[in-house]
Amino acid sequence: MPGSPGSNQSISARLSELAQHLLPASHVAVLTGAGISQESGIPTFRGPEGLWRQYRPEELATPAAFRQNPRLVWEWYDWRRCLIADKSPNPAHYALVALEARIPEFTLITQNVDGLHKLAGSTRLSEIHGNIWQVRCLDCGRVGEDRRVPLPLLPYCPECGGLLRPNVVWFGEPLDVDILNQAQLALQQAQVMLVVGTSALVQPAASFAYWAQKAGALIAEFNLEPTPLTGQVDFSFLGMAGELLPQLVTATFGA
Ligand code: BJW
Ligand code: ZN
Repeated sequence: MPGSPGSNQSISARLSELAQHLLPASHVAVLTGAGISQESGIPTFRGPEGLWRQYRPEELATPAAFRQNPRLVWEWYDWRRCLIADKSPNPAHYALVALEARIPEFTLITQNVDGLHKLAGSTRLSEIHGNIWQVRCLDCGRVGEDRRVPLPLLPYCPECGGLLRPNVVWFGEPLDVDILNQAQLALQQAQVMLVVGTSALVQPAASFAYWAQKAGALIAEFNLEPTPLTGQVDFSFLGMAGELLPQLVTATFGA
């Protein structure tokens, strides 16, 4: 494959080649994961700093874990909220804002709950795993923003006194059907799809690139390391998203 890391072309030559596809594209979809916020100082899930105490995300991000020990799960979320609260978007987030401004039909699908894409200025945005700054009442279902850090543990609903949970999607829970349909449409229509900073291990997002590819999109991946997608994509760039994405914007639209 011409754009694969195994080819002898330099990164800038391969970025220029991708830019030739991106420039005329009217429909572009982007999927981001925790890796895009790593350069903002937010640990990824499956990286060395992703562990909290001795727990893996698969043990805490589940409805069963919350039912069994809501305080433990809230302590994890409170730790993450405190960590995210003073973090800012990085050049990779801003590069996607620049792409949105130039591409007529641009859709950014993020698995991240940190809110940094919104903070950077992205508007054509689907937060498919929810948002860590929102809470949802287990009794009345009310969803609200709550930016207190730290939170009182446990937090309760101001309307009905029910227990609140983070308004995020846990393992075993379905994604919001409207959000998923919107994402699916964008993936079907995309001429180019960029996949940035995700290990591509968690479904259904891990299948999005295949859905877009099947519908005819050219796929470009940006990651520090190979993933299950790497061998299947048209372009694979191994490196920091905060360096590569701004270079791609410049290669496509100029400085
Ligand atoms: C850099 C970088 C830099 C670092 N630059 N790169 C089919 C097959 C098998 C299993 C399933 C299946 N379908 C469903 C499942 C089960 C499950 C699943 O996928 N399990 C797998 C573990 C196998 N999926 C689900 O349960 C989903 N629900 C579902 O499918 O429902 C169906 C249903 C229908 C009807 C009724 C009921 C159910 C829901 C999944 C929800 C995932 N939730 C989480 C937590 C969200 C809230 C929170 O944040 O706390 O989402 S888990 C966690 O993983 C989080 C992330 O969004 C998600 C993905 O992680 P991500 O973003 O890829 O991060 P990392 O850390 O894994 O990777 C970072 C990458 O960045 C690395 O590759 C680095 O190299 C790279 N990187 N620095 C570029 N500077
Ligand atoms: Zn309530």
